[in-house]
Amino acid sequence: MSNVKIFADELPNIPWQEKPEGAIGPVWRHSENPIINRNPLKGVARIFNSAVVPYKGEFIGVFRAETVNGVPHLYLGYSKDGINWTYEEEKIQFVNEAGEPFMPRYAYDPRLIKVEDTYYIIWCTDFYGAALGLAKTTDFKTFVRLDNPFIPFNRNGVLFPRKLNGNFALLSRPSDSGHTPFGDIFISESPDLVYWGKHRHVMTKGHSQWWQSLKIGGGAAPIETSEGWLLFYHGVTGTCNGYVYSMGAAILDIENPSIVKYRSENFILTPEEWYEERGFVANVVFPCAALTDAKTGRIAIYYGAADSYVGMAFTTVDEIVEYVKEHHVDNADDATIGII
Ligand code: BMA
Repeated sequence: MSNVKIFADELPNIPWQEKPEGAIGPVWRHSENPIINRNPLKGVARIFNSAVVPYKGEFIGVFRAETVNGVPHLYLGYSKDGINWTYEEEKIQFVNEAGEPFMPRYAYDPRLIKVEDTYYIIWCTDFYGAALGLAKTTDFKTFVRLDNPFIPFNRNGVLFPRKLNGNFALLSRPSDSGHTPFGDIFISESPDLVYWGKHRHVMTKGHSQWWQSLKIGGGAAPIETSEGWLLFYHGVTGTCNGYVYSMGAAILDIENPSIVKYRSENFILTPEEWYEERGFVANVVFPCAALTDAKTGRIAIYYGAADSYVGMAFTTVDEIVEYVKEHHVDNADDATIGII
């Protein structure tokens, strides 16, 4: 039983390993990482930055798959244990709302989030430049592509797992169409997933915390807890050898998530293992999904590693919340409603 409550379903079969003796920090890696290796299926060279949800007692995922011609697309995968995966051989074929086929020119960094009885996929799509794509499914057989929520340029769209004051709520990170050397997290609301507004600033990049001083972006869907919305996100620093992506954690106000209650001044995971330091893009840990078990407070995080692999990391809600509160740092505007 955890002290901090997670307001979500129990998940007795959550992938899990206990914290190893001598582990540093509040998050520890799966001992068999990477859980998804290179060339995972025919025509796909690498799977990374991907999203998983529990489904019918097992697990289902939407995977960022770099096809062998170098273009990323989304593939569906199935797993009994959340660790070992089988994949559909073909990319996810969407239809538009009129039922006509739709295939994004490219699709990457999916998030997969259940709101009420529907699963939503949000990804980075081509809309005259990098923008957010949105689709829904109830059965993982028909995927209906919806209108793109925002004009370009934007990435890292993360839906909240329930409506707030009757509206869908979406975190995003306005960007450019390239490798974006800037960026903060914003929140927007919509009554119908068509019309979006009430835009608010949530979190600034961490000016004095160098690991997140260049840009930040939402990661896994926020987890509802008795202390606030627990958000795992990525923070980026620039070096003379390029960007380094680490994982951070923050707690947002339940009623008004544009207010940051606490955020950790320290990263909670940073590239240290070979599969994080070496790959198509070195030095990247990029969380896109987390599983939770409300009964035990266990959390299993899926993260992309070096744009080449999928890693899994663990924590508990008690451990991470305590860590974030203990290492809280104020950043400009974080504690405000985020409108000027
Ligand atoms: C970002 C996205 C991610 C990628 C990261 C590091 O801009 O494109 O998909 O993991 O760069 O290359």
